[in-house]
Amino acid sequence: MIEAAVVKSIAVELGFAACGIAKAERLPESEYPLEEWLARGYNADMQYMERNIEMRRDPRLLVEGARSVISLLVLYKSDRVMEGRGKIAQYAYGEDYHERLKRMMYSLMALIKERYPDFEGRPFVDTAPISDRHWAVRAGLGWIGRNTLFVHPRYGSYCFLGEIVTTSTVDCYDTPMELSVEDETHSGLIADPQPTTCISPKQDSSMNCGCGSCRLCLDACPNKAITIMESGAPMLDARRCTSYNTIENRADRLPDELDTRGYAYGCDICQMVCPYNRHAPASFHLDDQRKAELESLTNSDDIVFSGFTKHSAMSRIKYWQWRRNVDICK
Ligand code: B12
Ligand code: SF4
Ligand code: SF4
Repeated sequence: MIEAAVVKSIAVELGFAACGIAKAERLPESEYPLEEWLARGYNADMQYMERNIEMRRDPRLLVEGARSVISLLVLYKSDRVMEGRGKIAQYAYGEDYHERLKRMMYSLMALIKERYPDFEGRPFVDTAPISDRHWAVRAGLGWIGRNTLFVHPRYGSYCFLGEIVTTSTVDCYDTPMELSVEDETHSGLIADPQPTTCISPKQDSSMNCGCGSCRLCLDACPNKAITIMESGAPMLDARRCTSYNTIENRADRLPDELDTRGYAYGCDICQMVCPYNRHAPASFHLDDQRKAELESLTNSDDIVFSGFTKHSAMSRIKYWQWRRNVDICK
């Protein structure tokens, strides 16, 4: 058995913004309505989301003998942003987050093992069949907002999520955050309780969510890509979303009706309007040189583009996709 407090304090020393630990269990359909999302065709051409459905629900099928999920947050809000045509979403300004989180998680696992030699675990970030957001919720770190992203009450949604699935048990498990609707600052969890527009005295869905009556992200999306289900849960139709179209869509031509608002890689609009993000601290410094490099990509050739994006999240797309995206930027 490992001690939660020890793991969390090592995680924070290593630079993780937050760490929570949940029991490894199956996520029920009511909490993770993946089949409904797929049935509606909301996954567009992301066929990988149709595979390993049961594994996506149950981390014990991903890691044999899994008992616990250690959920970890790394922040990426930038102190300034690109403007105009050919914008790149903030999460891709710096080093590829897959590489960064994996490196940090391996360091964490090594330090846990020093203290608990029986400890075994596997780190995951983004690409494995496991829902990063739901485990962050289960580990008591925040909730899933109406923009469908994980929101931390202090750090907002500009955070990467990763998890270590381990066969070890933990002395004390976290549970989903209790969000009191009577207390506008959610039991004092919000350091700066300014996002008052966002908090209503009544929660309007059965979900454990800190969004209150706020709809800023839904209204701001230029493509109306997010729908609120009868249950109150948000669902994103990837076919309409700029992020999907500029990153995952492999078609020669993007939908004519897509309104990218100048984004050529990813999209931050439903995050920029979120009060929790406006008040979150910046953790990435976009210096003049990096900003100029990012901005000059609109005029780059194949060799420059591939070299620049090699260790960036942008390596997910090929040069021809980049050109296609820049060309349709409105
Ligand atoms: C597929 C995918 C995408 C797709 C689809 C996005 C989506 N919302 O599903 C596309 C390509 C569009 C995409 C875009 C982006 N993505 Co993405 N993506 C993923 C991936 C691989 C899987 C997500 C998934 O399972 N979707 C399935 C369906 C079922 O989810 P859904 O429609 O949103 O359904 C919701 C409801 O079911 C709701 N719900 C219903 N009932 C209930 C009940 C309860 C109690 C609760 C809690 C919830 C709930 O919960 C679901 C989640 O919101 C994850 C990594 C991972 N392995 O988890 C990253 C991930 C979600 N993406 C991430 C990021 C950063 C982005 C972008 C911000 C990048 C950008 N700037 O362009 C955008 C954001 C767009 C948006 N508003 O979501 C981060 C999000 C971090 C965070 N704070 O949440 C993740 C977690 C990667 C990571 N490890 O950091 N992404
Ligand atoms: S990422 Fe952009 S297009 Fe996608 S849901 Fe958010 S605002 Fe809409
Ligand atoms: S903008 Fe409002 S509704 Fe959307 S995620 Fe943020 S708090 Fe929730």
